[in-house]
Amino acid sequence: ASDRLRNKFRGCLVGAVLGDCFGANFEDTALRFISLEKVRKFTRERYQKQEVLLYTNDTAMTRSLADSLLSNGGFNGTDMAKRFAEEYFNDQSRFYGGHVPDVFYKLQMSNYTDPEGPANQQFDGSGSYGNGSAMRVTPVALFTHNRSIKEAQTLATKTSRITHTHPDGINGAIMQMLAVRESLMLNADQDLDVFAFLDKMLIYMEDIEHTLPTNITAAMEGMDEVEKNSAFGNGIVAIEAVPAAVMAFLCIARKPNNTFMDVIEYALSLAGDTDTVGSMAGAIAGCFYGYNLLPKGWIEKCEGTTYAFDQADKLFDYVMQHDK
Ligand code: F2R
Ligand code: MG
Ligand code: MG
Repeated sequence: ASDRLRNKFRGCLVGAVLGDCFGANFEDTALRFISLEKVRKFTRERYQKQEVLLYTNDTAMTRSLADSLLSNGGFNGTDMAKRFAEEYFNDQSRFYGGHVPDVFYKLQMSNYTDPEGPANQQFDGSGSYGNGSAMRVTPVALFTHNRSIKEAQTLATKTSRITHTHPDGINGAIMQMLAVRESLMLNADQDLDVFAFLDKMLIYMEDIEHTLPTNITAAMEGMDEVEKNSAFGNGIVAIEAVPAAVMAFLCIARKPNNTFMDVIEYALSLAGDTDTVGSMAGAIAGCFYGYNLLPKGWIEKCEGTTYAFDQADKLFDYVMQHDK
Protein backbone atom coordinates (compact mmCIF):
# COMPACT_ATOMS: atom_id res chain seq x y z
CA ALA A 1 0.00 0.00 0.00
CA SER A 2 2.86 2.32 0.81
CA ASP A 3 4.55 1.73 -2.59
CA ARG A 4 1.24 2.41 -4.28
CA LEU A 5 0.83 5.73 -2.50
CA ARG A 6 4.43 6.78 -3.21
CA ASN A 7 3.79 6.02 -6.89
CA LYS A 8 0.76 8.31 -6.74
CA PHE A 9 2.72 11.14 -5.09
CA ARG A 10 5.35 10.85 -7.83
CA GLY A 11 2.73 10.68 -10.58
CA CYS A 12 1.07 13.77 -9.19
CA LEU A 13 4.06 16.12 -9.16
CA VAL A 14 5.65 14.72 -12.32
CA GLY A 15 2.26 14.72 -14.08
CA ALA A 16 1.85 18.41 -13.27
CA VAL A 17 5.24 19.19 -14.85
CA LEU A 18 4.36 17.22 -18.01
CA GLY A 19 1.08 19.10 -18.42
CA ASP A 20 2.87 22.41 -17.95
CA CYS A 21 5.73 21.65 -20.39
CA PHE A 22 3.49 20.22 -23.11
CA GLY A 23 0.82 22.85 -22.51
CA ALA A 24 3.37 25.65 -22.85
CA ASN A 25 3.68 24.71 -26.51
CA PHE A 26 0.06 25.79 -27.08
CA GLU A 27 -0.51 28.50 -24.42
CA ASP A 28 -2.79 31.34 -25.52
CA THR A 29 -3.70 29.71 -28.85
CA ALA A 30 -7.31 30.33 -29.85
CA LEU A 31 -9.71 27.37 -29.85
CA ARG A 32 -10.24 27.61 -33.60
CA PHE A 33 -6.55 26.93 -34.20
CA ILE A 34 -6.39 23.81 -32.03
CA SER A 35 -7.83 20.33 -32.46
CA LEU A 36 -7.15 17.02 -30.75
CA GLU A 37 -5.51 15.90 -33.96
CA LYS A 38 -3.11 18.85 -33.97
CA VAL A 39 -2.27 18.34 -30.33
CA ARG A 40 -1.53 14.67 -30.95
CA LYS A 41 0.78 15.46 -33.83
CA PHE A 42 2.91 17.26 -31.30
CA THR A 43 2.48 15.01 -28.26
CA ARG A 44 3.04 11.77 -30.19
CA GLU A 45 5.62 12.78 -32.82
CA ARG A 46 6.92 16.31 -33.10
CA TYR A 47 7.94 16.77 -29.50
CA GLN A 48 10.63 14.15 -30.06
CA LYS A 49 12.48 16.59 -32.29
CA GLN A 50 12.82 19.07 -29.42
CA GLU A 51 15.88 18.91 -27.24
CA VAL A 52 13.92 19.83 -24.14
CA LEU A 53 10.45 21.14 -23.28
CA LEU A 54 10.78 23.94 -20.72
CA TYR A 55 8.50 24.38 -17.73
CA THR A 56 6.82 27.69 -16.92
CA ASN A 57 5.79 29.61 -13.78
CA ASP A 58 3.30 26.87 -12.87
CA THR A 59 6.11 24.45 -12.11
CA ALA A 60 8.45 27.12 -10.72
CA MET A 61 5.88 28.17 -8.10
CA THR A 62 4.78 24.60 -7.30
CA ARG A 63 8.40 23.77 -6.49
CA SER A 64 8.81 26.80 -4.26
CA LEU A 65 5.59 26.02 -2.42
CA ALA A 66 6.59 22.40 -1.77
CA ASP A 67 10.12 23.38 -0.72
CA SER A 68 8.70 25.90 1.73
CA LEU A 69 6.31 23.38 3.33
CA LEU A 70 9.09 20.82 3.64
CA SER A 71 11.68 23.23 5.04
CA ASN A 72 9.32 24.66 7.63
CA GLY A 73 7.37 21.52 8.47
CA GLY A 74 4.23 23.45 7.50
CA PHE A 75 3.14 26.92 6.50
CA ASN A 76 5.43 29.90 7.01
CA GLY A 77 4.07 32.89 5.09
CA THR A 78 7.27 34.92 5.13
CA ASP A 79 9.34 32.02 3.88
CA MET A 80 6.86 31.09 1.15
CA ALA A 81 6.52 34.70 -0.03
CA LYS A 82 10.31 35.01 -0.14
CA ARG A 83 10.70 31.80 -2.13
CA PHE A 84 8.04 32.87 -4.67
CA ALA A 85 9.63 36.30 -5.13
CA GLU A 86 13.23 35.10 -5.23
CA GLU A 87 12.33 32.42 -7.76
CA TYR A 88 10.75 35.13 -9.91
CA PHE A 89 13.75 37.48 -9.62
CA ASN A 90 16.14 34.63 -10.40
CA ASP A 91 14.28 33.75 -13.58
CA GLN A 92 11.66 36.09 -15.00
CA SER A 93 11.43 34.20 -18.29
CA ARG A 94 8.82 31.69 -17.08
CA PHE A 95 5.74 33.58 -18.34
CA TYR A 96 4.23 34.92 -15.14
CA GLY A 97 0.76 36.47 -15.01
CA GLY A 98 0.40 40.11 -16.01
CA HIS A 99 0.03 41.62 -12.53
CA VAL A 100 1.55 39.18 -10.05
CA PRO A 101 5.11 40.59 -10.47
CA ASP A 102 3.85 43.73 -8.66
CA VAL A 103 3.31 41.52 -5.61
CA PHE A 104 6.84 40.17 -5.80
CA TYR A 105 8.37 43.67 -6.04
CA LYS A 106 6.33 44.93 -3.09
CA LEU A 107 7.15 41.85 -1.02
CA GLN A 108 10.84 42.34 -1.64
CA MET A 109 10.75 46.08 -0.93
CA SER A 110 8.96 45.52 2.39
CA ASN A 111 11.39 42.72 3.29
CA TYR A 112 8.53 40.21 3.49
CA THR A 113 7.22 41.73 6.73
CA ASP A 114 3.56 41.42 5.66
CA PRO A 115 3.29 38.37 3.36
CA GLU A 116 -0.38 39.00 2.45
CA GLY A 117 -0.22 42.79 2.29
CA PRO A 118 0.83 43.29 -1.35
CA ALA A 119 -1.64 40.66 -2.61
CA ASN A 120 -4.46 42.45 -0.77
CA GLN A 121 -3.68 45.63 -2.69
CA GLN A 122 -3.96 44.01 -6.15
CA PHE A 123 -6.71 45.22 -8.48
CA ASP A 124 -7.71 48.20 -6.32
CA GLY A 125 -7.99 46.05 -3.24
CA SER A 126 -10.21 43.30 -4.66
CA GLY A 127 -7.29 40.86 -5.04
CA SER A 128 -6.38 38.65 -7.99
CA TYR A 129 -8.77 36.02 -9.29
CA GLY A 130 -6.21 34.63 -11.71
CA ASN A 131 -5.49 30.90 -11.67
CA GLY A 132 -2.00 31.45 -10.22
CA SER A 133 -2.68 30.08 -6.75
CA ALA A 134 -4.62 27.06 -8.08
CA MET A 135 -1.86 26.16 -10.54
CA ARG A 136 0.68 25.65 -7.71
CA VAL A 137 -1.53 24.17 -4.95
CA THR A 138 -0.90 20.46 -5.64
CA PRO A 139 1.74 19.96 -2.88
CA VAL A 140 -0.88 21.07 -0.33
CA ALA A 141 -3.02 18.03 -1.17
CA LEU A 142 0.00 15.75 -0.72
CA PHE A 143 1.28 17.42 2.43
CA THR A 144 -2.15 17.19 4.11
CA HIS A 145 -2.99 13.73 2.78
CA ASN A 146 -3.47 12.29 6.30
CA ARG A 147 -4.99 15.43 7.77
CA SER A 148 -8.58 16.69 7.89
CA ILE A 149 -10.28 18.42 5.00
CA LYS A 150 -10.50 21.53 7.14
CA GLU A 151 -6.73 21.61 7.61
CA ALA A 152 -6.20 21.02 3.90
CA GLN A 153 -8.59 23.85 2.99
CA THR A 154 -6.98 26.21 5.49
CA LEU A 155 -3.52 25.48 4.15
CA ALA A 156 -4.65 25.95 0.53
CA THR A 157 -6.18 29.29 1.52
CA LYS A 158 -3.04 30.49 3.29
CA THR A 159 -0.82 29.61 0.33
CA SER A 160 -3.23 31.37 -2.02
CA ARG A 161 -3.38 34.59 -0.04
CA ILE A 162 0.30 35.40 -0.64
CA THR A 163 -0.57 36.36 -4.21
CA HIS A 164 -4.33 35.79 -4.68
CA THR A 165 -6.78 37.12 -2.08
CA HIS A 166 -9.93 37.38 -4.21
CA PRO A 167 -12.50 34.70 -3.16
CA ASP A 168 -12.55 33.25 -6.70
CA GLY A 169 -8.78 32.87 -6.68
CA ILE A 170 -8.85 31.19 -3.26
CA ASN A 171 -11.79 28.93 -4.15
CA GLY A 172 -10.03 27.87 -7.34
CA ALA A 173 -7.04 26.77 -5.25
CA ILE A 174 -9.31 24.88 -2.85
CA MET A 175 -11.15 23.17 -5.70
CA GLN A 176 -7.94 22.02 -7.40
CA MET A 177 -6.53 20.84 -4.06
CA LEU A 178 -9.71 18.82 -3.38
CA ALA A 179 -9.57 17.20 -6.82
CA VAL A 180 -5.98 16.06 -6.24
CA ARG A 181 -6.86 14.88 -2.73
CA GLU A 182 -9.78 12.86 -4.06
CA SER A 183 -7.70 11.39 -6.86
CA LEU A 184 -5.09 10.20 -4.33
CA MET A 185 -7.74 7.94 -2.82
CA LEU A 186 -8.85 6.34 -6.10
CA ASN A 187 -7.66 3.21 -7.81
CA ALA A 188 -7.11 3.46 -11.57
CA ASP A 189 -7.93 -0.26 -11.93
CA GLN A 190 -11.50 0.46 -10.90
CA ASP A 191 -14.15 2.42 -12.79
CA LEU A 192 -14.05 6.11 -12.04
CA ASP A 193 -17.41 7.21 -10.65
CA VAL A 194 -17.44 10.82 -11.81
CA PHE A 195 -20.60 11.71 -9.94
CA ALA A 196 -19.27 10.35 -6.65
CA PHE A 197 -16.08 12.36 -7.31
CA LEU A 198 -18.04 15.55 -7.95
CA ASP A 199 -20.47 14.94 -5.07
CA LYS A 200 -17.58 14.55 -2.65
CA MET A 201 -16.01 17.76 -3.84
CA LEU A 202 -19.30 19.61 -3.54
CA ILE A 203 -19.81 18.35 0.01
CA TYR A 204 -16.35 19.51 0.98
CA MET A 205 -16.94 22.84 -0.69
CA GLU A 206 -20.32 23.27 0.99
CA ASP A 207 -19.30 25.80 3.58
CA ILE A 208 -17.74 28.02 0.95
CA GLU A 209 -20.53 27.52 -1.57
CA HIS A 210 -21.94 31.01 -1.03
CA THR A 211 -18.81 32.42 -2.58
CA LEU A 212 -18.46 29.82 -5.30
CA PRO A 213 -18.76 31.26 -8.78
CA THR A 214 -21.93 29.88 -10.26
CA ASN A 215 -20.24 28.49 -13.33
CA ILE A 216 -18.06 26.17 -11.25
CA THR A 217 -21.17 24.64 -9.76
CA ALA A 218 -22.99 24.71 -13.09
CA ALA A 219 -20.08 23.06 -14.84
CA MET A 220 -19.93 20.36 -12.21
CA GLU A 221 -23.64 19.71 -12.39
CA GLY A 222 -23.70 19.78 -16.18
CA MET A 223 -20.76 17.41 -16.42
CA ASP A 224 -22.53 14.60 -18.23
CA GLU A 225 -23.48 16.76 -21.22
CA VAL A 226 -20.13 18.39 -21.50
CA GLU A 227 -18.26 17.11 -24.50
CA LYS A 228 -16.17 20.16 -25.10
CA ASN A 229 -15.28 22.02 -21.95
CA SER A 230 -15.54 25.37 -23.67
CA ALA A 231 -18.89 25.51 -21.86
CA PHE A 232 -17.08 27.00 -18.89
CA GLY A 233 -14.03 28.55 -20.46
CA ASN A 234 -10.32 27.87 -20.69
CA GLY A 235 -8.88 31.19 -19.58
CA ILE A 236 -6.36 32.65 -17.15
CA VAL A 237 -8.96 33.22 -14.41
CA ALA A 238 -9.44 30.55 -11.76
CA ILE A 239 -13.17 30.08 -12.33
CA GLU A 240 -12.46 28.96 -15.90
CA ALA A 241 -9.19 27.08 -15.71
CA VAL A 242 -9.86 24.98 -12.61
CA PRO A 243 -13.21 23.49 -13.71
CA ALA A 244 -11.69 22.93 -17.17
CA ALA A 245 -8.86 20.88 -15.62
CA VAL A 246 -11.16 18.86 -13.36
CA MET A 247 -13.56 18.17 -16.22
CA ALA A 248 -10.77 17.22 -18.63
CA PHE A 249 -9.66 14.61 -16.12
CA LEU A 250 -13.16 13.30 -15.42
CA CYS A 251 -14.33 13.26 -19.05
CA ILE A 252 -11.34 11.19 -20.16
CA ALA A 253 -10.37 9.07 -17.15
CA ARG A 254 -13.90 7.72 -16.77
CA LYS A 255 -13.36 5.67 -19.94
CA PRO A 256 -11.45 2.54 -18.85
CA ASN A 257 -8.96 2.29 -21.73
CA ASN A 258 -7.91 5.92 -21.68
CA THR A 259 -4.53 6.91 -20.32
CA PHE A 260 -2.70 9.85 -18.73
CA MET A 261 -1.70 10.98 -22.23
CA ASP A 262 -5.34 11.08 -23.32
CA VAL A 263 -6.24 13.34 -20.39
CA ILE A 264 -3.44 15.81 -21.17
CA GLU A 265 -4.14 15.81 -24.90
CA TYR A 266 -7.80 16.53 -24.29
CA ALA A 267 -6.93 19.28 -21.79
CA LEU A 268 -4.62 20.96 -24.33
CA SER A 269 -7.23 20.68 -27.08
CA LEU A 270 -9.42 23.07 -25.05
CA ALA A 271 -6.97 25.85 -26.03
CA GLY A 272 -6.52 29.05 -23.99
CA ASP A 273 -4.43 28.69 -20.86
CA THR A 274 -3.13 25.27 -21.89
CA ASP A 275 -0.02 25.09 -19.70
CA THR A 276 -2.07 25.72 -16.59
CA VAL A 277 -5.11 23.60 -17.46
CA GLY A 278 -2.64 20.93 -18.63
CA SER A 279 -0.62 21.15 -15.42
CA MET A 280 -3.64 20.99 -13.12
CA ALA A 281 -5.22 18.14 -15.12
CA GLY A 282 -1.76 16.50 -15.11
CA ALA A 283 -1.58 16.64 -11.31
CA ILE A 284 -5.02 15.06 -10.90
CA ALA A 285 -4.46 12.44 -13.61
CA GLY A 286 -0.87 11.73 -12.57
CA CYS A 287 -2.13 11.02 -9.11
CA PHE A 288 -4.90 8.77 -10.43
CA TYR A 289 -2.74 6.68 -12.80
CA GLY A 290 0.49 6.86 -10.80
CA TYR A 291 4.06 7.55 -11.96
CA ASN A 292 4.61 4.10 -13.49
CA LEU A 293 1.89 4.75 -16.07
CA LEU A 294 3.21 8.13 -17.20
CA PRO A 295 4.79 8.22 -20.68
CA LYS A 296 8.56 7.70 -20.32
CA GLY A 297 9.34 9.61 -23.53
CA TRP A 298 7.57 12.67 -22.14
CA ILE A 299 9.35 12.45 -18.80
CA GLU A 300 12.74 12.38 -20.54
CA LYS A 301 11.97 15.44 -22.69
CA CYS A 302 10.58 17.71 -19.99
CA GLU A 303 12.67 20.00 -17.85
CA GLY A 304 12.12 19.59 -14.12
CA THR A 305 10.75 16.05 -13.96
CA THR A 306 13.65 14.70 -11.85
CA TYR A 307 13.22 17.52 -9.35
CA ALA A 308 9.48 16.81 -9.15
CA PHE A 309 10.11 13.10 -8.67
CA ASP A 310 12.55 13.75 -5.79
CA GLN A 311 10.26 16.31 -4.24
CA ALA A 312 7.34 13.86 -4.35
CA ASP A 313 9.49 11.36 -2.43
CA LYS A 314 10.39 13.99 0.15
CA LEU A 315 6.72 14.87 0.63
CA PHE A 316 5.78 11.22 0.87
CA ASP A 317 8.51 10.53 3.46
CA TYR A 318 7.46 13.60 5.43
CA VAL A 319 3.81 12.53 5.51
CA MET A 320 4.74 8.97 6.49
CA GLN A 321 7.02 10.12 9.30
CA HIS A 322 4.87 12.88 10.75
CA ASP A 323 1.23 12.05 10.05
CA LYS A 324 0.94 8.29 10.15
N1 F2R B 1 1.11 34.62 -17.92
C1 F2R B 1 0.81 33.58 -18.46
N2 F2R B 1 0.69 33.49 -19.80
C2 F2R B 1 0.91 34.59 -20.70
C3 F2R B 1 -0.42 35.06 -21.18
C4 F2R B 1 -0.80 36.38 -20.59
C5 F2R B 1 -2.30 36.60 -20.63
N3 F2R B 1 -2.76 36.82 -21.97
C6 F2R B 1 -2.75 37.70 -19.68
O1 F2R B 1 -3.91 38.12 -19.80
O2 F2R B 1 -2.02 38.10 -18.74
N4 F2R B 1 0.61 32.46 -17.78
C7 F2R B 1 0.80 32.34 -16.38
O3 F2R B 1 -0.05 33.25 -15.69
C8 F2R B 1 -1.22 32.58 -15.19
C9 F2R B 1 -1.30 32.78 -13.71
O4 F2R B 1 -1.42 34.15 -13.50
P1 F2R B 1 -1.63 34.73 -12.03
O5 F2R B 1 -0.51 34.28 -11.18
O6 F2R B 1 -2.99 34.42 -11.58
O7 F2R B 1 -1.42 36.26 -12.33
P2 F2R B 1 -2.31 37.57 -12.07
O8 F2R B 1 -1.53 38.67 -12.69
O9 F2R B 1 -2.60 37.69 -10.63
O10 F2R B 1 -3.68 37.30 -12.83
C10 F2R B 1 -3.68 36.98 -14.20
C11 F2R B 1 -4.62 37.87 -14.99
O11 F2R B 1 -5.97 37.68 -14.55
C12 F2R B 1 -6.68 38.91 -14.66
N5 F2R B 1 -7.21 39.28 -13.31
C13 F2R B 1 -6.95 38.63 -12.16
N6 F2R B 1 -7.62 39.21 -11.13
C14 F2R B 1 -8.30 40.23 -11.63
C15 F2R B 1 -9.17 41.22 -11.05
N7 F2R B 1 -9.47 41.26 -9.74
N8 F2R B 1 -9.72 42.14 -11.89
C16 F2R B 1 -9.44 42.11 -13.24
N9 F2R B 1 -8.62 41.20 -13.84
C17 F2R B 1 -8.06 40.28 -13.04
C18 F2R B 1 -5.69 39.93 -15.19
O12 F2R B 1 -5.79 39.99 -16.58
C19 F2R B 1 -4.34 39.35 -14.80
O13 F2R B 1 -3.29 39.77 -15.62
C20 F2R B 1 -1.06 31.13 -15.58
O14 F2R B 1 -1.76 30.91 -16.77
C21 F2R B 1 0.40 30.98 -15.84
O15 F2R B 1 0.68 29.97 -16.74
MG1 MG C 1 2.59 29.05 -16.93
MG1 MG D 1 -0.86 29.36 -17.96
